[in-house]
Amino acid sequence: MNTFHHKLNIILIFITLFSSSINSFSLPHFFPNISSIPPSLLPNNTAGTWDAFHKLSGCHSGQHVPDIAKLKNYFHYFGYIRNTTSNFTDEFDTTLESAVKTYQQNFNLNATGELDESTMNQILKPRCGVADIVNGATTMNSGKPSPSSTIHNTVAHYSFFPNRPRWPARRRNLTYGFDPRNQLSDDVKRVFANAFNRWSEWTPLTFTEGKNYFRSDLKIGFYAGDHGDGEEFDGVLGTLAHAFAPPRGLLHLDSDENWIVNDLIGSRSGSGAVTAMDLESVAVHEIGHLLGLGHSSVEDAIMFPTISSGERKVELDRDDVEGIQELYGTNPDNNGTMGPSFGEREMSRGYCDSVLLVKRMVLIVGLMLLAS
Ligand SMILES: *[C@@H]1O[C@H](CO)[C@@H](O)[C@H](O)[C@H]1NC(C)=O
Ligand SMILES: *[C@@H]1O[C@H](CO)[C@@H](O)[C@H](O)[C@H]1NC(C)=O
Ligand SMILES: *[C@@H]1O[C@H](CO)[C@@H](O)[C@H](O)[C@H]1NC(C)=O
Ligand SMILES: *[C@@H]1O[C@H](CO)[C@@H](O)[C@H](O)[C@H]1NC(C)=O
Ligand SMILES: *[C@@H]1O[C@H](CO)[C@@H](O)[C@H](O)[C@H]1NC(C)=O
Ligand SMILES: *[C@@H]1O[C@H](CO)[C@@H](O)[C@H](O)[C@H]1NC(C)=O
Ligand SMILES: CC(=O)N[C@H]1CO[C@H](CO)[C@@H](O)[C@@H]1O
Ligand SMILES: [Zn+2]
Ligand SMILES: [Zn+2]
Repeated sequence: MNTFHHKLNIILIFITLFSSSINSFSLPHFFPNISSIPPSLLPNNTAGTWDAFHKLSGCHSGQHVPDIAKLKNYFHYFGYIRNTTSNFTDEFDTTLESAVKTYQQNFNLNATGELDESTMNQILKPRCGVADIVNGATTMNSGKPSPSSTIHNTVAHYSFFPNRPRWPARRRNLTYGFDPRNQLSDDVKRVFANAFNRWSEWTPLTFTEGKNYFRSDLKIGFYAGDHGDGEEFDGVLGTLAHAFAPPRGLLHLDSDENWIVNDLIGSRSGSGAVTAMDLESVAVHEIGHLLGLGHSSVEDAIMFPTISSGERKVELDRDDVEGIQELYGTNPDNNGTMGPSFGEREMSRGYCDSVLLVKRMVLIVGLMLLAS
């Protein structure tokens, strides 16, 4: 009797796992550049997951407007509104107003609490699915003491997850693997190798592709919709990817996006007409989360939560480097001092990636133990 139930349970678990993986499984699509995306995949009116929010532009406290509840869900998802037992209402209440204010602070906007145009533009941008405020602990600007009332004077903007999880000192050489079901090409894998290099360059960490996906420290996969970790993807645009804090090591990307793999133009100007997300830009950001970084309010930082369609942003900013080195220390092999000319250095660095690939031997010195 008992063993029968036991077996039944196991079978049920299998069925659940199997069916959920079928549902969430669709092969991701990759394109060499924006012009190679077929028109049938381009939304006709820049439609995206959060398109319904457009009509909320100009709304402010006290109003009752359809779809406000959806916006509250958005703010809840990214950590700005605490859990409630009941469903959200369509009333623009003080809870929403204070969420909007906090959001505006985090994104360097005027903290008016109103859904003005610049706030709306920011909200509608595709972004990382990791919350800006994790477990109610405020990170980004809103959690930082500012010396004056203007947020621009704060010094450091990078953040960590609550309790600062990081990879322990005995795990500095990390392996990564790709979900075999995605059948990724070498071109796509190379994008991730480059993205990892951008972090190993500044830290004592090394990253190598492991032979076995299941045994790798860092597991990378493309999934659609609900894929079993409670964090659904939402189709084209909206959330693009998410990753978990150490030591979970999961990096998931939305396979419904049009991913651009090797467009080397390196333009920072986003094109609003097409939806094309630069894979390496998103990968570099998510790896930051895998290593323990939270979101940053510095717009040039890799760890800034949003990125525009067509935008390529792959170089670590000084803010990212300061954040990651606070967790792991510096790369003993890297002479690179972060002088005032950091920005210029970065410009030329991008072209040396293949050279850096070879330069991977890192001597570990155990003096970065921050003993926190
Ligand atoms: C885009 O990629 C296609 C296919 O590889 C190629 O034929 C085309 O020249 C590329 N266009 C640009 C602008 O690089
Ligand atoms: C929020 O509520 C959902 C369901 O109501 C629950 O699964 C989740 O754990 C809650 N999250 C927090 C942070 O309390
Ligand atoms: C919340 O909304 C869902 C679907 O709209 C509904 O099924 C559910 O009963 C609602 N829950 C509460 C507590 O109102
Ligand atoms: C913030 O408000 C000031 C003064 O009202 C205005 O000049 C500025 O453009 C506003 N900034 C944004 C991002 O809306
Ligand atoms: C990582 O690899 C380097 C070079 O292969 C080695 O010297 C070092 O001891 C390793 N570090 C750890 C923590 O295993
Ligand atoms: C560091 O830089 C100095 C001068 O630029 C150079 O002589 C030295 O070899 C470098 N050391 C390493 C480990 O790269
Ligand atoms: C993404 C999408 O819905 N694209 C559609 C845009 O409109 C053309 C013609 O009406 C359709 O063929 C596309 O499928
Ligand atoms: Zn993120
Ligand atoms: Zn996931």
